[in-house]
Amino acid sequence: MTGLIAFLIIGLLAVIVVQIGKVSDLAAKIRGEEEVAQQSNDRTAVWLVGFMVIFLILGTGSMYYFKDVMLGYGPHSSASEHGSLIDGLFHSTLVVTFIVFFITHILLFWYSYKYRSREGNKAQFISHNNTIELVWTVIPAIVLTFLVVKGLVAWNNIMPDLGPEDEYLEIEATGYQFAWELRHPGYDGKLGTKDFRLINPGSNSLGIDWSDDKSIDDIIIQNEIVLPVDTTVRVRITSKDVLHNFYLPHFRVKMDAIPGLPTYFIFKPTTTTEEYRQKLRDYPEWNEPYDESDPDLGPRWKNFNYELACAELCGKGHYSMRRILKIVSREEYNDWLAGQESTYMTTVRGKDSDPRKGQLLDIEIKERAKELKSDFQNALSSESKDDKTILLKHVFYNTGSAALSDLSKYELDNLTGILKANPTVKVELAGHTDSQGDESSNLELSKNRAQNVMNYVLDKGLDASRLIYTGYGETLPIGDNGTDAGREQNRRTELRIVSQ
Ligand SMILES: [Cu+2]
Repeated sequence: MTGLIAFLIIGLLAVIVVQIGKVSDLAAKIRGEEEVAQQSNDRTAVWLVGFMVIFLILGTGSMYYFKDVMLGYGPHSSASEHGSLIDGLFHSTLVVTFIVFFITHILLFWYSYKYRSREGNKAQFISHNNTIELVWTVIPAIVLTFLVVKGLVAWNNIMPDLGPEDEYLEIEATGYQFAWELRHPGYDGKLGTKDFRLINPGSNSLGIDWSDDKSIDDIIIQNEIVLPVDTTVRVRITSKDVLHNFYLPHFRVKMDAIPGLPTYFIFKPTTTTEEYRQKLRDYPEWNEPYDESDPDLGPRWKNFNYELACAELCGKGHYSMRRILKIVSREEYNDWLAGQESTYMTTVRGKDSDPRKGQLLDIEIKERAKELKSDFQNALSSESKDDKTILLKHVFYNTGSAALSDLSKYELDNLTGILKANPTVKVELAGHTDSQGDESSNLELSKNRAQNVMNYVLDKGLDASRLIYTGYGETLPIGDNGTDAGREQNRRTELRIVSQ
């Protein structure tokens, strides 16, 4: 409807212009051509000046009206350390171009008024003027030098070479149609290396080298990116297919993601998401409801989030490359990190592709020590006799033999430590088998296994009066001997607290 009305208005205006033309022609015939031409020139000249005044007022007014939605103005001051430098650069460019724009437009329209065609006026012809040449070469040169130098300073701020001695956290973004694969470095703040020969579309799409120690705690981020405030962040940027662009508008950083040519930038967030929201809160437009149909969501400022956008038109799914970035305090960041599971531990550990298969990792040893300690404490504090038995989950033997496997030593060392810390506790070490094979040889095997466990602990300097061992053979199953899983449960070593 609006379109139709606009169309009709334009049509009517065209008719009016044609009619005025016809009237002028008629008037010219009555009054004489020259007088009419003079009047038309005068009128056009006045209209031009009027247009200039309205145009400049509206232009300046709209700049003022929209200033709070522009980056660098109103609530949108930069959220990164170097950002104010970029904002200053944009601001000075805007001031310079605004002054030039104003002056040239006034001159342009004023001259077309002043020098409109009149009887007896003649154009002046200048072939060359050194002063004018000098003025319009030197002034732009000085202004441009100033802008370029300021720009270089900003560039060096986001592209420094960080050495190993610098404190920073590194994340990696690999763009593809149409999403980002984002890698977070975990506790060490450093990313593991990659090798294109390790790329496997199903299990290792980035070609991460799992044998690199730095890879163990790396996290492939599925949801939002979380980064700590006041920490230097280096972003490695690359692409798998076409050109993408890693753009964090609120931090004034933006860099192309180029297939085969890794790029990077550095930034230091200075404002947390929550602090930015509080800034927005002072502006009425941010206090409007976020979603009219869902008042529970609250005002717009409460729903504000920093975002990562692809700033390259990379295809029709381009829009879906948006991701949320959260800047939080150090404490919140540590909490978040503690809740994350490393990609290596969840998807690679123990699989055929695991280069550390058969080795124990420091974090696993620590984890097991913690688990055994808490099991032991629970057994100690429990009133019930049934709860005094703990399963030693990580004690293993060579197949069919009573000899302890190498990996058992971690669990047994942990156990020795716990027993030394609780000198009044006396324990029984119990061996159990499944029901396969001969009953009497099973009993023998379980007895020998329990004895080997006891001997290991005694070797570590524990008092022999605190320990006994028993072999129970297949007599006390906890699982179904008819299944593989049940038999595995039955082959076990237990610790029972006899007195405390
Ligand atoms: Cu893209």
